[in-house]
Amino acid sequence: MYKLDKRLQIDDKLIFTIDSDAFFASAEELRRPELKDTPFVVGHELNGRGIVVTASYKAREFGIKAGMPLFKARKLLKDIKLVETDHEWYVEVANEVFNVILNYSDKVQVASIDECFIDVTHLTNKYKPIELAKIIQYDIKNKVGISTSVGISTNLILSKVASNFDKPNGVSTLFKHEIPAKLWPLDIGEMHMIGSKTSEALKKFGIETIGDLAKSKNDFELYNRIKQNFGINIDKLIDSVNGLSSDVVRPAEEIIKSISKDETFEVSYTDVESLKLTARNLFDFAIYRAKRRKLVPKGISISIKLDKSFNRASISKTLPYSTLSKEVLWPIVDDALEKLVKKNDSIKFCSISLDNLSKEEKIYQQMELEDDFKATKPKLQSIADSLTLKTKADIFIGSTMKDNYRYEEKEAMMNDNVKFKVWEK
Ligand code: DCP
Ligand code: CA
Repeated sequence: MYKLDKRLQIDDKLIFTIDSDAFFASAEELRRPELKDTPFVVGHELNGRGIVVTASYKAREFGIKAGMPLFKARKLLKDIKLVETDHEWYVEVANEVFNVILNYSDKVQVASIDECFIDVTHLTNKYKPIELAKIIQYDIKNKVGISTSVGISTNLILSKVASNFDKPNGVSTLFKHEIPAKLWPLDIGEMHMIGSKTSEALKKFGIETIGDLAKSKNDFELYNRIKQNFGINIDKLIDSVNGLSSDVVRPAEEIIKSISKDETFEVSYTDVESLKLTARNLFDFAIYRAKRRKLVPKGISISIKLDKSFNRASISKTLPYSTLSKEVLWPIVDDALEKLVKKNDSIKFCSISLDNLSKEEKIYQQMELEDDFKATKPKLQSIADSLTLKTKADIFIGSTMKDNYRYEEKEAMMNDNVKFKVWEK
């Protein structure tokens, strides 16, 4: 449907910016319905001084705006109601909004507490862009109670600009073919990323509208003068007002702090040696999950539960470096189980948790900074672990090549002190 629109290119994406209307004020109205239809501001006041953080749309009708001192707001509306800010509540409401949005796409890039970019290209064969935006907008209103404005385009910046066209509760498009009519006539200060100082400075060069900036590229002399003044960033701006900018929505990386695997046994364990073997299986499973996500732990916890008491006993260890090495971690698990399991205990549950996880790339980059691998064994082990993840090969560290004679050599990196080998599995 979307692709049938002749004015779009075949590889054009469909990007929405979704921005909540008067967000802090709307969030307050959710839990204090009596505020609805009243002009009020959210802000702080201390010792007679105060500032408006946001104004409800009813208060905006009186000219009251974010950033305004309270005394000024009171001049515009004598009895304006002030609600103190409560960030925890706003984060809670924001998360609810983002959770609704995540039902439509995995590609959601959170830009601020009340604003995100969403790539919905995969839904273009089912819905028309405006229809889809209204469905999402209604869904948020229905499930969370917050009204939003949606900007529609093929890239992030244009969709962001469009989201401001018809606030509150608006849905607006700014496709490339609409740029000359909808974007170029606007004052240069209205452009996303152009603050009041830059817009004033640009006006000194005769650039009054966004269109003037877009066309400046064709005026060689003017272009050179503004480039000298504003540097290379001006190229990005000129490109974006001509419709050229990134269409890649980058979701924030999920932050996983720990990965665990546990098991409740059908038959309880009474001897620690058999429990150690089972714990290794749990450990392997957890390691497999960590590897899949390219995460490396810097801590490990081992927990057990006894048949009788159901009490959980656990031991947590922080490691001196991040590692996936069984050589390093197994002895810790064994040792912990020996300490946890007392004589005559019968164990009905065991859990292994890999804690304090970090991304393998980060560790690898850090290791690359070490001079010529002249590192200590733990650090080398950590390098070996990250190479294991990168090359999918088993890596052993030995002081001589003979140490690992059973394996076929694939690649070797050496320096004066150590021989560092990558072996094929
Ligand atoms: N905010 C803030 N400090 C700022 C700007 C904003 O604390 N300098 C807070 C208050 C806003 C929220 O962030 O409610 C979202 O900012 P917006 O700029 O999106 O403003 P609003 O959502 O209030 O209004 P609009 O309907 O114009 O988006
Ligand atoms: Ca907003």
